[in-house]
Amino acid sequence: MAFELPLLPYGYDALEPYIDAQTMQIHHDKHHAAYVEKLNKALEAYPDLAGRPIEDLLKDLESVPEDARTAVRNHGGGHYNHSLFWKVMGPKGGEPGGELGKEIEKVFGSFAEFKKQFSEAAGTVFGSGWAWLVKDSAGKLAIVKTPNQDSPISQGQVPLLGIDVWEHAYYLKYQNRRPEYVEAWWNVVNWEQVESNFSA
Ligand code: MN3
Repeated sequence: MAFELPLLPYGYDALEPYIDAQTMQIHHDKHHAAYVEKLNKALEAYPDLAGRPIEDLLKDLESVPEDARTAVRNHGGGHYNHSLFWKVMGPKGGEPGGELGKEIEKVFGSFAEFKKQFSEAAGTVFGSGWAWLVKDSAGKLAIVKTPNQDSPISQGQVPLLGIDVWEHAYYLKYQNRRPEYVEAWWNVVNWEQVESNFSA
């Protein structure tokens, strides 16, 4: 058993002009692929762990032997986070509806206010990391940030939506202008997937 790079659920150019095809290709085929490869390498000596879902390992990092734990946290986190990232994006964009739409209004006041707070979080991640909309352990919506490839799933939270703010996610098109990338990214959020993550 080994972890596998999932297929991108759309073409490299599907998120143009907001996210360029070259960035998508390198991000998926090189960066994500490297996380999978290094995760598999780290678990070569632990075939029983390599057969478990990555969610299980990240939810309980303490159960991973110490000599593989950092690799699972970093590369396993990278694999899990990116697998979610590809799915919560799509060419359609729009706004959240259904129960999630209502809950966002209830917790943040409005979708616009949620967007503002989430964008602020994404803009203020120091260095490489992620901003997330999660369901916290009490089931309440919250915006959180994680450094590196740490995943909210390791903190008892359920990640619903995440934005990768590592420079590799935007540098070719936006260079140092992370806020422009974040603003453009809202056009490619796949809210149907985020809603389904919320109701799961
Ligand atoms: Mn990335």
